[in-house]
Amino acid sequence: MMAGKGDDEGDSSVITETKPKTKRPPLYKVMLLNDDYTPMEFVVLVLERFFGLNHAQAFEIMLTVHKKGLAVVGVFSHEIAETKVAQVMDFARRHQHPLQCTMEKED
Ligand code: TYC
Repeated sequence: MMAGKGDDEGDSSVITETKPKTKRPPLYKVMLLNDDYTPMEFVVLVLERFFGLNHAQAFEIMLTVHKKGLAVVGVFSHEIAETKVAQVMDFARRHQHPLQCTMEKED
């Protein structure tokens, strides 16, 4: 019988590194989607009212959505993001505008 290296001698190529994990809560992007019917001034008002933007910032983001189809309007914790989306969707519905607001987990 040949003398051989058994399976019980350990394998120095197997490295088990443990990342020091500090748990941060995931963040969520809140996005506004373009449509053909919601008035531009209404979108600006939404951005001022629910996202605390000044008029110039709100107008700029509105234009980005209008031109590109969508834009991230803010990044929040899950609970705050859900609240923002609900506030925007409710406000748009009450004014009978088809404006859509969604959230997506940040990578
Ligand atoms: N496209 C709309 C218009 O021309 C304006 C608009 C901008 C609508 C942004 C939605 O999220 C939006 N009246």
